[in-house]
Amino acid sequence: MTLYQPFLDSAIALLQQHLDLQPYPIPAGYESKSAITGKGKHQEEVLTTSYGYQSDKLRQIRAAHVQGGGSLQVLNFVIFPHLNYDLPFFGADLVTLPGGHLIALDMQPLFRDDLAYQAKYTQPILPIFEAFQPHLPWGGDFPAEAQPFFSPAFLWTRPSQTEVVQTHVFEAFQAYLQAYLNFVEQAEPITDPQKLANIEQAQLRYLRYRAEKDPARGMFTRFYGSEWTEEYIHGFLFDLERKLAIA
Ligand code: DBV
Repeated sequence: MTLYQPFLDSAIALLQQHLDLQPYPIPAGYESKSAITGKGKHQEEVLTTSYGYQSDKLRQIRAAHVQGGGSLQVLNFVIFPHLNYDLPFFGADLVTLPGGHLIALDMQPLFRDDLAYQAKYTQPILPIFEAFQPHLPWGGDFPAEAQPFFSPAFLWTRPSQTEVVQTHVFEAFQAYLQAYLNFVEQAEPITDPQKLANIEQAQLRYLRYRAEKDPARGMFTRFYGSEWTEEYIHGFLFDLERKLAIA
């Protein structure tokens, strides 16, 4: 059992409890990919597995799970709502590298500076954020250009102990996902054309940023080559533009 497997299992169980989950198609050849890295006795298999679901309000619920031994574990888990809801994105980036753990957990807002939006989708999360903050202190530097995509309840931390990941981070992950599912349950479709246009713009802004700046691009390219990596990023991980183009 690797570090982030319980996160993935608990997330899928929680989603199944609350939503009418349907599969989301994963492009052929991208469900599972493996490569051997390192030399001699340092050889290690790096296995990347993908998971995709959808529901009536959620366009794509997807996870990428990278398992490459004790010093390489990643779970990147993102929920993209349908474009006729003003729901935030659920974003979790759980990363273990030789340098340590890096945890990013947030409900990423469509409209960061809109006070009514904050009241609706950030205020209710702040008590959860504040409960975990003492155990999961601010992780320091992160790209300034990423700032507009995070809420004031952004949990960003670099725990030095794996046990902290297994306890506090695990609980925080479940609490954020549960709170997200409460938002989903309450969400009503948007019909106002101006609001719909704003949502689409905000979704595209987020998506383009994530596809362009994907911090895993270098890692995936080293393991699996650039052709596989670009197709994985644009055809599965961040696929909204492709889906709009063929709609
Ligand atoms: N990040 C992804 C996907 C990954 C992934 C799809 C499947 O978006 C992994 C894999 N994230 C991943 C890896 C690293 C990070 C780092 C492997 C380490 C990269 C390295 O050090 O080589 C949040 N993730 C990060 C960082 C941040 C995030 C801020 C540090 C990057 C840096 O310092 O440059 N989540 C990430 C992010 C957004 C988000 C940038 C932007 C909106 O939601």
